Amino acid sequence: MVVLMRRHFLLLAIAALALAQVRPAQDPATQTPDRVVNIVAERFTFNPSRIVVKNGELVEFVIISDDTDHGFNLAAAGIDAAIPQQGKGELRIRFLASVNGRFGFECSRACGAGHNLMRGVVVVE
Ligand SMILES: [Cu+2]
Repeated sequence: MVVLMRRHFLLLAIAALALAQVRPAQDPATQTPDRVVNIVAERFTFNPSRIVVKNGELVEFVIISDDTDHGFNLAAAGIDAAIPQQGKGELRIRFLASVNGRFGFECSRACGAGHNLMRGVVVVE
């Protein structure tokens, strides 16, 4: 009986420890972002092309095109979405920065001769 109680207590302690390390459930889709970053895509650049965010920050990218269709591919976050051509709307993406590092992004829609040069980086620090 004593052995069973000890084992039970140990399991409770492990569960409490595990819960203490889990952050409260938050849905990035409904949460107010900590910061909004406006980005303009045009042949063949993103402006800004270097975006610095703080670890733990929920950032919303609002991306518009100044000319044709472009794409926004941030592979590290599993993001690949279309940026509509000028005047046809905007792309809104939320990015929860949880790992420090440099994460490249690039245009993912063929937009002309300099398409392969259309790149940028998100720096999480
Ligand atoms: Cu492109």
